Amino acid sequence: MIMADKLTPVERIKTASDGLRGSLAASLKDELTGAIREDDQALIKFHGMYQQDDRDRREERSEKKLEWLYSFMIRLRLPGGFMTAEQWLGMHHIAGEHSTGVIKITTRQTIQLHGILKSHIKPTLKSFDTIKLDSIAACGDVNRNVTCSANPLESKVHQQVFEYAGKISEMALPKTRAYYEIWLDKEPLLNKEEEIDPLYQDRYLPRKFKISIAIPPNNDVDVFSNDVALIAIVENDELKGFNIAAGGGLGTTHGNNSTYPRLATVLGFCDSEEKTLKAIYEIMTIQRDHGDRTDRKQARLKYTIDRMGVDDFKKELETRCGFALEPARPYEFTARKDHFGWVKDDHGNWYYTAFVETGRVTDDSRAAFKKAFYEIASTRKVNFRFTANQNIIISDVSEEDKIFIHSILEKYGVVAVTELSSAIRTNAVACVAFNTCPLALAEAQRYLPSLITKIESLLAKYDMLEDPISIRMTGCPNGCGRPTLAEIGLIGTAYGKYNLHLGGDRLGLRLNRKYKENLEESEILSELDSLFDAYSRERVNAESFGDYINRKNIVA
Ligand code: SRM
Ligand code: SF4
Repeated sequence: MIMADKLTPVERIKTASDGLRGSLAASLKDELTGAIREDDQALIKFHGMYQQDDRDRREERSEKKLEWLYSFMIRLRLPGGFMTAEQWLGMHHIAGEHSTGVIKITTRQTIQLHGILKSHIKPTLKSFDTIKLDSIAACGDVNRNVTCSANPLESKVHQQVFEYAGKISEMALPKTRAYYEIWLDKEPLLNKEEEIDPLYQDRYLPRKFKISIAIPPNNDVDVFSNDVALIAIVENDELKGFNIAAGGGLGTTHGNNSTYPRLATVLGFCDSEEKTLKAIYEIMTIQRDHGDRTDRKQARLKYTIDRMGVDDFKKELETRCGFALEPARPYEFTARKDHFGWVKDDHGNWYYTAFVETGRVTDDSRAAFKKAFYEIASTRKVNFRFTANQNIIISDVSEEDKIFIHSILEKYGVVAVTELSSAIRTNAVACVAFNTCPLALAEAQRYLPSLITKIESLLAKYDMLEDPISIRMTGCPNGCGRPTLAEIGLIGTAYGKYNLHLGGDRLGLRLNRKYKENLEESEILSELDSLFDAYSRERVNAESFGDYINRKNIVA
């Protein structure tokens, strides 16, 4: 039993919150500040929102003795990253009316809107509600957006597997009705007992929790970076069940050696929906009961599993489930990629994956993405899917509509950006970082595109421009762009400085390692120049850059 005074402050806030209500309603009404009360800042995350401020304007505001320019980021819950055309149209208008207008596709296949003022939160969420979208549990110490291999091309059972994302998301939703009461002005339940939550109880999980489903051979979701990783086992075009892995997570803290990235460990196989859902549920209850609530840096499931040991964790899981997991079934990942351009599924429908650099859907000098997607949505003949690499798929397009949809994509420059961007650019991922992320130490999405232009020049020197080397950048070691799973990872340490990580593979099965610390741009380019030179001369057959680094033991 942990003494109450050892628990982190967030634990007290959760249990005292009356089902995540806290004083959010009062905080919202306070017109003297653009912020909400401190305790409510922890609670609002469970409703899919973060309080932020414009970091570019902190100094100026402080000089003028004004409070920081507070606003909120809202993240939608979108299991498997799917949206109808109607929902896209609605979201387009909501983004224009209430946020900065940029529609941001995240690395977990959902959408974030930034810059929403406190007084706009309710109108925003009410508008989302009219198009059947919500942000419940998109953040906070609960299960987050469930991701799933994006492209239906991957498998004949894609739809069946994709539906699991929705089922898991529903199963792991908190029972509290607070969201409906606070944001949508719905009446409180007469019978509060309906809110009793056997999974989360009143303490929720010790930390965020992430679940993903991959359909081999494509590990486009980086499945092993999740707390729970499901690998669909498909034999003769039939879904047989899932291998279940647990304990993935990538966040670390500079200078804290007890934090580390970890890939999920495969525990076994479940052959039915009932067993799969039960196993996920009980992994969550073990984490609820055994996760560290005294130190948030040690609270993720990966640390719980390592403290318990994989064997004891599995035994506990099987005891709670009341059945044993079968031995894991064989599977093979041969790719981790988005299929840019058109592909056709075996029902005859077409899918166009458009490259959206760093996931920012906006109209800029290269292409009018927002206009294009709006016009396409207006046909109401397509759906939208988001990839875990921050790209967008115009999906479920019939043969007869394909030429028309293509002409819209072409007219606004989306086809040109998608087809003409280099392989390293289309493969790259950067997290949000400045100006909204409060934890950013360095730039990421605003900087990586220009760095890539310089890296492209280096690659061109060695005739490697079409080499799909994966490069990922984050503004801090939390890992939101999954940089430790890239061949080249750049992790911000201070403004303009990055640790250079090397040696990850192309499939998301091997973590990279730190090669050099605190490099400025000129140092990054000079290191990469020498490494590309050596790689171009010494690689064996089609060996990838990451595999070459690994084989040559370039990182000690
Ligand atoms: Fe993340 C915190 C953005 C995917 C690990 N992440 C944050 C916050 C909310 C900063 C904060 O706590 O105030 C960032 C908001 C920035 C902004 O202004 O929008 C943020 N994370 C993002 C997104 C938007 C990055 C992106 O550019 O796409 C991704 C949203 C995902 C979603 O839709 O749910 C995002 N974050 C990830 C991933 C990748 C993944 O899940 O596949 C990771 C690494 C995997 C993992 O969880 O281990 C990740 N984010 C973190 C962490 C470190 C957690 C840890 O265990 O140490 C934090 C900080 C924290 O939780 O304390 C964090
Ligand atoms: Fe912010 Fe760090 Fe996540 Fe980037 S990796 S979005 S800087 S928390």
